Amino acid sequence: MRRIFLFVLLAVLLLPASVQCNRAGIVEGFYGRPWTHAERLDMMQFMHDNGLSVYVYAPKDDVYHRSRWRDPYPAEQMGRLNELSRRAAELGIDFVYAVSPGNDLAEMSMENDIEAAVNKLEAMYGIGIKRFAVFFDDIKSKDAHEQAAFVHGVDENFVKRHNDIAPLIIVPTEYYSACMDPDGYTGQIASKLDKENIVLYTGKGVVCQSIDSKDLESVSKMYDRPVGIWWNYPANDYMQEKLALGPIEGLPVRLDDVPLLLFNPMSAESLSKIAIGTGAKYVASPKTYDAERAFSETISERYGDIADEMRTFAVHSRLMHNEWADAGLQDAPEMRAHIDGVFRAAKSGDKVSAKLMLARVRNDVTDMKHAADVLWNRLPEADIAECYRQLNYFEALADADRKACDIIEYVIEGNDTSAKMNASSLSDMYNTLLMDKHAKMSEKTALSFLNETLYFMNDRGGAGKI
Ligand code: LTM
Repeated sequence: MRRIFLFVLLAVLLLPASVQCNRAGIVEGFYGRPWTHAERLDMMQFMHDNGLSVYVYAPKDDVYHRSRWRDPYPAEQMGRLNELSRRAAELGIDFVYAVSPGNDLAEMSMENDIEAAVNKLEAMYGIGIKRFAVFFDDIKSKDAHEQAAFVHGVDENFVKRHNDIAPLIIVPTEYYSACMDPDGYTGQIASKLDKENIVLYTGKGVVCQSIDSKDLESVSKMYDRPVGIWWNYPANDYMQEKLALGPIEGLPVRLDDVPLLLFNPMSAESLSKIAIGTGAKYVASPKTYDAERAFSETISERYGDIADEMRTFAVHSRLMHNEWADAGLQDAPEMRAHIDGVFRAAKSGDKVSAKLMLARVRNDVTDMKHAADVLWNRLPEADIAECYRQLNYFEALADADRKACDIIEYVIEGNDTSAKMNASSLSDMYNTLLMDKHAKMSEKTALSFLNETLYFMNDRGGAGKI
């Protein structure tokens, strides 16, 4: 029996590094207002409670992380990092400090830069941090030789001089597969980085719908090691007017070979916990993970007796879509189906079904309005502070959607005059919502319904009969 135990213990200890450090957590790696100290402590507790175990500290707008990466932190900030590192250790979380030197690396001298980085990281080691990262994302230079020389320098003069620092985590400059050039930068950096360095990538694009196992395999092949994932959901720094309140979706069903998985959140720390909470469920069981179920469960866990209202609000704010980004589940798919049902029935002249479906849309709108009322009164202050613009927008959206329902009803009943009388105010409401610079929600569902209603009227020569 003892022999078997020793054998198992030996086997576990000898597992390759990539399997041993198969961990998941978050990377505070977004642009914009970095989290406060209190928010970081709060997120760590949440991660601990939900089984996430890595916190990478890399706020783009912490000047000492990126623009002034060579400079030591002032004592006060160092004190806070010290507290974070101690709290993380108490909670069993790996606290990783990342430095992002790519913008001006080796402008003066590589030797001096390595020395500056080593001094800085030694200070972090001094406050108990045992894991480090070097990020070269979102920079102009693609000098693989220079970047690799820096990483080796930090490795030789810092990591290997201690016996308790884990291998460096690296984000290369080509960090999404659509831009990776195996004969150029990616091929060069891949061949120069030590095999034990963990490399992270974001998928086919920077913000994308999914990572399939084929893509993961092909990038791992390029790097000749299993690569880790930096997942840009619920990050919203590229479209701050929309909150990413949906679940994690689109990640591989097998995580066994992924050495590290990090979710990049929003500056809205409290509201990020919806996606991060679902991410924790995904990590716990990627094979059985169901995004919609996790979405509802996480909201129930977080919002208790106002969960239904919070779900009604959040479901309109899940899809992050612009010219280059596309991530997250569809906004309010049930309401979308009801809207489609109304227009389908109305266009085919089926008055009864059109009225039936319209009643469903009206219910959705009533739920929206009720949810806004309840959330204004009962949502915790921290959440209100993060979403008051969107909550205002949501209320206005519900009012406009109600008007759209009225207009459709007039059209169905052949009441041209009333339909026409309401059309111009609906058009104003739509334009105001469309042009809102501070909030965006449900672009393809509740917002689009307004435009679709106006088109529907025009299609019928302005409130003609169906
Ligand atoms: O994704 C990576 C590796 N880098 C940056 C992030 O810092 C940023 O938050 C996201 C989303 O805008 N995009 C990036 O390219």
